[in-house]
Amino acid sequence: MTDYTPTPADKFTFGLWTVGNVGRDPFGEPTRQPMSAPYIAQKLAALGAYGINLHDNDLVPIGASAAERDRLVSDFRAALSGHGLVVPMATTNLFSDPAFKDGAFTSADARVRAYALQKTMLSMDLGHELGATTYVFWGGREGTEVDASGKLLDALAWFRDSLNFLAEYSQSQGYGYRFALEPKPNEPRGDIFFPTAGSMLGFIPTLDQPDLFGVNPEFAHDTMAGLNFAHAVAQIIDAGKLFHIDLNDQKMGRFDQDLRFGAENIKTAFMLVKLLENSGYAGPKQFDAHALRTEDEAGVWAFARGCMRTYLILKEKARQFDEDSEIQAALQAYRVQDSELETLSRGFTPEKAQALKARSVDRAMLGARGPGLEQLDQLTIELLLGVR
Ligand code: GCO
Ligand code: MN
Ligand code: MN
Repeated sequence: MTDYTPTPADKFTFGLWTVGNVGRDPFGEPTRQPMSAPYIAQKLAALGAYGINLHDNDLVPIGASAAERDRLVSDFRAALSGHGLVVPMATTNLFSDPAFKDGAFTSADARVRAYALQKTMLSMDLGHELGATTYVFWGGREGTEVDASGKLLDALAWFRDSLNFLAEYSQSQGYGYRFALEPKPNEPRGDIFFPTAGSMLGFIPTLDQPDLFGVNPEFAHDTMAGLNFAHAVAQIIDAGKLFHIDLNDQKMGRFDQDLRFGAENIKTAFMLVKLLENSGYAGPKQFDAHALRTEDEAGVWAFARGCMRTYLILKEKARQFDEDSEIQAALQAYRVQDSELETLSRGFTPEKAQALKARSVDRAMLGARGPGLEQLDQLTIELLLGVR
C-alpha cells in the first residue's frame, strides 16, 4: 500500500461529539463554532469515513420538541444516506445535565435512576431509527468523590439492574442491540466505577444476559491510569468481548487529553493496530478524540484525516513486521519449543504430574539465556522510524 487514504471498507468512525468538539475546557470558552450533523456527515464522507456515532443530545438537544426532533433526525438521515454513511453505534448523554451530577444509573436518588432509564430508552429508540446495532454505556458520572456516601455495593447493584432492564427493553422492541461497556478510571468523577477493562469483564457474567454485553475499551482511559492499552485489548479479545473500540491518544498520568490517534504513544499504537488486525476484529474503529483547542475548522479535518492515516500507516507497518525476515528470525529465536515438555505440561494427568516432578531442571542454563529482546525492540523501532 502506498496511499493511506481511507475508504468505508476500513470501517473508521467518528462520534458527532469528536469532530464536533468546540474546544471548551474547564478553563476556557469554546474556540470553534458548532457544526451541524449533516455538515459533519458531508465532511467525514469526503475524508473516507465509514460512519458516525452519536449521543442522543449530539443530534437532538435535551428538551427539544417532537417536531424539532423529527426535523433534526430526518435531515441527518438524509445526509447519511446521501453520503453513504452509517450509524453503527449510539449512546446516551448521561453526564451533561445537572440532574446527573451525582450519577445516573448509580445515583443515590431513585428519581434520577428512573430518569436515566427513561432517557436511555428514548435514546435507544433514536439509535435504532438511525440503524445502530451497538449501544455503548460509558458511565462518566457513575462514580464518587465522597465514599462516605456508603453506596459502593448499592451502586453496583443499581447499575446491574439498569443494564438488565435495558437489555430486556431492547429485546422487547426487537432492536437487537449488542451492548458495549466502556471503562474509565476517573474524569469527570474523582473515581469512576468499573475503572478498567478487567472490572467490566468481571461484571459482565453477573448480568442476566451476559452474551449481549461486551466491552468498549479506549486507548486514553487505560493510558491515563498508567496501564498498557494493548494488554487490556488482548484480554478483551481473549474473552470474546471486543464489541467496539475507541481510539485516541494520551500522555500517561495527565488530564483526559483525547489526542489524535498515534499522536503520543507510537509503539503502543503500533502494537494495538497489529493486535486488532491479526485478531480478525471486524467491527468499527471509532476515533473518540478531538482536535486541539488551538485549532480552527481546518485543524479539525486535519485531525480527522490524521487519525485514519496513522492507523493505515501502522497497519502497513504491521504487515511489514510480519514479513520482515530478520524480525521473524528474532521472534523464532525468542520462543523456545520443546514438544516433550509441552505435552507434559498441558492437560493434567497424575502420570504427567509425576514425570514433571521427577524431572531435573538446569536452572543455571535457563537463567543464563539471553532472549534477544533488545535486538527485537530495536528492529521494531527502526521499522517504525522508516529505515527498514
Ligand atoms: C470520555 C468518553 C466518552 C464516551 C462517549 C461514548 O472520556 O468522555 O470516552 O467520549 O466514549 O460518551 O460512550
Ligand atoms: Mn474518553
Ligand atoms: Mn470513549
